[in-house]
Amino acid sequence: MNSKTFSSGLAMLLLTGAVLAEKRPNFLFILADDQSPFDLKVYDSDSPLDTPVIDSLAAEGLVFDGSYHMGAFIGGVCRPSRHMIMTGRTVWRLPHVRPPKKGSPPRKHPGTPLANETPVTPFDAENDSLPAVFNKAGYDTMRTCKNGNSYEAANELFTVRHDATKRGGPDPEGSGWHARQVLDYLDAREKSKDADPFLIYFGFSHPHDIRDGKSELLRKYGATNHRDKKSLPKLSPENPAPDLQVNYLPAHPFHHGHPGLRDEEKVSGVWKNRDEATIRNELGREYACSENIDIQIGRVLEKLEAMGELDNTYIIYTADHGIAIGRHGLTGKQNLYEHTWRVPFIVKGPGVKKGRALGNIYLLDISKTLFDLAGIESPELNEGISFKPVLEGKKEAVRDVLYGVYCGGTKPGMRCVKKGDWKLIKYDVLDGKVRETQLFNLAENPDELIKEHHDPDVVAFTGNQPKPNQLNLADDPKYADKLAEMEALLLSEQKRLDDPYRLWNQPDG
Ligand SMILES: [Ca+2]
Repeated sequence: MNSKTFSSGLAMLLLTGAVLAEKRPNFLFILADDQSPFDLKVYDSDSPLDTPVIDSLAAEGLVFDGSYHMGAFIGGVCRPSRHMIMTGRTVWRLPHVRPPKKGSPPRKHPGTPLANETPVTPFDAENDSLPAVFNKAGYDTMRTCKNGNSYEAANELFTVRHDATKRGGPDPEGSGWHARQVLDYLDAREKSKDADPFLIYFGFSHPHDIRDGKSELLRKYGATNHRDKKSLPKLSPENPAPDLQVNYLPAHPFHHGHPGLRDEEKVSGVWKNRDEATIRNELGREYACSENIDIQIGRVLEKLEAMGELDNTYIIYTADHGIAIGRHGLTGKQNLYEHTWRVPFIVKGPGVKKGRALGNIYLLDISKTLFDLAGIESPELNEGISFKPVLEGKKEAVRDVLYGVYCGGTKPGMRCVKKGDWKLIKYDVLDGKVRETQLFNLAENPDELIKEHHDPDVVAFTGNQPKPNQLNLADDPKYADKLAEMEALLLSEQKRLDDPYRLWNQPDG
């Protein structure tokens, strides 16, 4: 061995030693199913929902005030949302999604191409998905989540997988079951002295309906698992159910455009009812399920702490999308108001600054960011933007403009765009019968109140007297320039993101 070979060999040895000494971080990715950020005290200090574990994650980590899912082209909003999480692809470039040709038959599922159709995404998305990339990098990957409405080909790639839909109250039938899978996995790692870094995808089946809560938590939130379609739930005078939200309405002022939509008409305990008792009871059920999720996360964090892994683990808490449950007279997840388009997003981990940041992130940025934090190269076709600079406090936001879509019902559906304090929502549904435009200044009107919220009967329900300027500003001539600017911004986002549709007042794409 000459001296040059010896010294480069020594350098190599030292380098390997340095890499080994610097333990790679773990990831615990927690995903609630259907949760509005405004359910949580972190986002609405008036919320009666107790989530001490999430609150402490927020206190020790970074809370995002601008985190969104990009949208959906089917009623099952979960499905494209979860495809975006797995692949980092934007909504119209998900695997097997392409603009439908005029006259083509309706697509049953986005994961199923029509006859003779090639996917827009020109690669096997699952081979570049979150678990695939972490597997290749030498991580151990584990997943528990609900079944269905997800990206099955990617889900299969987790080396350990325990999926089942668990929407009951008692632990073996509900969120406790998902926590059990993670705890058993951690136990097994401990026994086998497994020292590889891990990615755990800790998904819940709640607070998605049916929101069957634990009896003690239902009692706490004044709710019952109401099942009788012929009666309304009885509110308990001793344990009052949660108050109606400030943006509750007994009805949305125009049709949302998806006739027969399950989440607006068929959810057990709610159906088509929008009365006070139904909505407050359902909110109580939502909160009972959400507090139980918090308890279950606490069990897993305790275990990580006992194993000495907590400080080397990034914990990401979010939901696949928000949910209305009475806000704006809607109950589902198929709208683009902030309560439903936005998601809760909290991150705690090594080097993550404490506090709040805007972020302006989509769920589709998660995979790119986790690769970045792990020092893994991201697949070329991942369209996400790493928000690691936001986590480190070096940047406030990763983008200026946000786009949202819902077109799972009649086409072209709903679109929205947000920039700074301004947000535009457009509805073009029911074959042109509904063509509506909403323009909100979210700094002055964060709850997106409209003229119906000013109705004295509604004020009597909500206890919230809106300020005179808390309105849809689209028809106010004072804001004509702002409206035109936002309309142009929406169209440019539609073009940039391959949105196959155009609205009534847009030039034909
Ligand atoms: Ca969902």
